[in-house]
Amino acid sequence: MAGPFHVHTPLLESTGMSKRLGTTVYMKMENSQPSGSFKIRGIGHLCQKLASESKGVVCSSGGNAGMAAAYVARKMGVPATIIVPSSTPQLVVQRIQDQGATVKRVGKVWDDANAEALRLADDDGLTYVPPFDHPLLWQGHSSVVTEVARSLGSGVKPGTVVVSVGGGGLLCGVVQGLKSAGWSDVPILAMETVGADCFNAAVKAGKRVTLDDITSEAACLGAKTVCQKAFEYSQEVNIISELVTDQQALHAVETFLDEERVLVEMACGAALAAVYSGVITRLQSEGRLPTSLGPVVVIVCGGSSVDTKQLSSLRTKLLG
Ligand code: PLV
Repeated sequence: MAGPFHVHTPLLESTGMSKRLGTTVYMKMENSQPSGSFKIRGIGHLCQKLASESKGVVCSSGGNAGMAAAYVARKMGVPATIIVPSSTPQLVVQRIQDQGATVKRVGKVWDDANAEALRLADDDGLTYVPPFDHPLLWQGHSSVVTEVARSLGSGVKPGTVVVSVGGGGLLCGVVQGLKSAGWSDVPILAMETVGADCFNAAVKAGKRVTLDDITSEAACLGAKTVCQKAFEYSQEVNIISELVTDQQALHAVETFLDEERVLVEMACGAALAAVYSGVITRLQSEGRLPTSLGPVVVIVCGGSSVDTKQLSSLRTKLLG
């Protein structure tokens, strides 16, 4: 199969979230992608361009980029090796293996796994699939905004778009998608958890910084350094960088499950917490977002690192 590999996902109105914010909130349901997250948009696009003649792909990942690469490689008939850090739960390792890929665990955090992926690509002549730092990924991810524009119809413009940020690939795709939709002035709310906050740290420092460690349970947001392009965009367009705690991200995951009947992982909980933990309401009261806000679009990025067992162990760990 030559792709495209992603599907056009639904844009659903959330009654519960709209009630909280007093404006319409739309959820872009990337959890319903075949690999469980938005990552397949960019990775599918990159593999179509770079891996059709490949003897194999190697991808470093916190989990979801690996899921996407494994799925796409299987569809293309190309072998896949996915390198994950020890923080990636076994349940997602199993899911990647179920896609037919080989999984290796290397190091404590994604940056360690990435060093090994680069080495393997070099030594074994494999096609390197990065999880967030590549123009083809951003181009692929930008289709999420194109779809939102189509679903909203002409004359309707988002008041803000809410995204989670790990290494910044989704953020770059959303910036590019907004530009091509003629929506460059729409503010983006970039959400991270405390302890996986490389974008926020860069925005605060006015330059890219490398975190000492990743201490958040949202392991899929756990890149130590944000990609250069995301940092550049933070200085060019209106991106508001905000943090929530792991407890708030978990609360968001649980509220979303209760109200929308959909289970997503902590990385996605960070974006949902913008609504459920009152971040948007606070930004409105601070004058950083308009009081009379147009429709809010939350990118429900999804994620496969979660099941009921994982959820209850997170509960024990974070809430005691
Ligand atoms: N996860 C990457 C990077 O991890 C991965 O390897 O899967 N939401 C979900 C569910 C994600 O999995 C990720 C990234 C993000 C949001 C953030 O996307 P990014 O990295 O493009 O900012 C280290």
